This record gives sequence, structure tokens and C-alpha cells, in this order.
Amino acid sequence: MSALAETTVPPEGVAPTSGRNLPLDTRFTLGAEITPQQWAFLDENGFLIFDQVASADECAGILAAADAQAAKWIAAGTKKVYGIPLFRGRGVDGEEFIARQPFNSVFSDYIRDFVHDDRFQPIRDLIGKNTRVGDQEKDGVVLNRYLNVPGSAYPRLGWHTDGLRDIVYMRMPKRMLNVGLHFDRITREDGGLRLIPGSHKQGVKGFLFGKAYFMDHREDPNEVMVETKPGDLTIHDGRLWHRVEKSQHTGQRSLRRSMYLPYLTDEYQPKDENSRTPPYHHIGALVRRFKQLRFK
Ligand SMILES: O=C(O)CCC(=O)C(=O)O
Ligand SMILES: [Fe+2]
Repeated sequence: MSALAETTVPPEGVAPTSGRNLPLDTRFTLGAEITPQQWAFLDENGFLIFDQVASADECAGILAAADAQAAKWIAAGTKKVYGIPLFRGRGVDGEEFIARQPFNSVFSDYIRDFVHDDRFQPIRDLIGKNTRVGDQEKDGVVLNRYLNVPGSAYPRLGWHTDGLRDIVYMRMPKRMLNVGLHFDRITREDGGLRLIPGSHKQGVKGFLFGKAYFMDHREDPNEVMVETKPGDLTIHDGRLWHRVEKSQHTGQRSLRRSMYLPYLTDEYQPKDENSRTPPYHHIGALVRRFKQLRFK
């Protein structure tokens, strides 16, 4: 897999072996630095869970800001922002609902300040030197709202790696870690994030053909469910296979929200009103339209 991503580099002078055999549901604490144990766990398993990195007030502030922006875009009939489609579906009462909302840190100072906060510096250092927040690049800071209701655009998300997107952007993926903030208490019955530990080390063939991208929703014997509390932060390697399972509940009780923070190291490529829609979003939009037709 060396052609697809640089390997992680351990902190200087450290032989990080002690994190390799920890239980897969280990919850770490984010401090001023990534510890050798955390580094080793990430290298071995391809992910890390940090316990409650955001406070309840911060979670509420972020969601309030994103919801206010969503209401504006719904009222204005906005379909795309900087070329990226808003995934629009139905909410709990059949109302218009944005399931995947890009560029949140451009439209809210609160979210912008949060994602630029110093507490994320250790994570930025883990990704690379001179890591920046891609506020206005790729899809920006993305908020996902999963809901299990008729007509939902996004009750679940099939197996994928995030690195494939870079291939679709027509270049080799850089080392990429996906950093996700979680807003809801999620246990197995609530669906949520499932991932295959160690699958980031599978080689190019596994990365490309390990599963049918986004089509396959089946449970994997090696998958791990990631339980979250509001404010938890997860990191996963861009080559790791993961999916989001549908909630066993319906309606408001099924709501799950996650926000992904793009920390980037590659060439600066800001987007604006004239940016084109990347090809994979055209395909995604067709698939969502097809699924929604079945509910009509
Ligand atoms: O909602 C999540 O936690 C995962 C989302 C995801 O995998 C993605 O958007 O690529
Ligand atoms: Fe993903």
C-alpha cells in the first residue's frame, strides 16, 4: 500500500508497542500530545476514539449553528454549495431535511472557531506538518444527519474507505486521517459507525476491491461497532473500511449526527461559487434520487 499513503511516523525516540494489544473499545483522552500508546493503537487498528473532546455546550452550539444554516438553505431552495450537493431528503414529519451539509465552518463563526481550536493541534501534528483546516476545500467541514424515516436520504451508509474519493479526484491519496465529532449517544441498536480494524493495511487490491463500495451494507464478521457519547471524537485512517448502520429505531429517536473535520496537507485548492461538482457526487445524487422514488 506504500504507493497510496505514507506510513505513520512514530514520535521521535519512541518504540510504540504498548498500544497494540489494547481492547478495541478502548476510549482514549486527548491531551497536549498524541501518546506513544495512542500512536501504536492507531497504527495497528486504523482508528482511535477520544472520550468527549467537545463539551455539551459546544455540541449544542455547533448543532444550533448548522441547523440555522440548513433552514436558510431550505428556505432559499439551495441545491449545491460551492458545487457540492446538499443531500436533501425528508425529516421526521415529512419536511425538507438536509442529511449531508458541507462547508459548515464557512457559514458559522462558531463552528469555524471550534475546528481551529488548539485542542486539535496534536491531531493536526499526527496528520502531517503544516496541517490546515480545509474550510473551503473538498467538501469542507461536513455535518451528517442520519434519520430512519420514510423518504430519508440518509438512513445509513454502505461500506467504503474515504481514500477512494482522492482517487476519484484523479490523484493518489495523500496520507489522510478522518476526524469525526459525534453528537449523539449511540449504542448498537442505534446503528452508527462500524469499522474493520486493521483493514487500512490490506494493500491496494483490498482497498479497491475489498467490498462493493457503498452498495454493500452487510455485517462483516470482523467489524467493530463504535459506541459514542456526545462530544466524542474519532479518527480513522483513509484506507480503513467502514460503514454506518441504520438505527433500529425510527423517527426522532433514530437521529444520529456526526461532523467531519478536514485537516489537509496537500496543495491548497479553495472552492467558490463557480466550482464544479466532482464526478462522484453526480453518481451519488442519481443513486439517492433512485432510492427516494421508491418511497413515492
Ligand atoms: O457518520 C459517520 O460517522 C461516518 C461518515 C462517513 O463515513 C463518511 O461520510 O464518509
Ligand atoms: Fe467515510
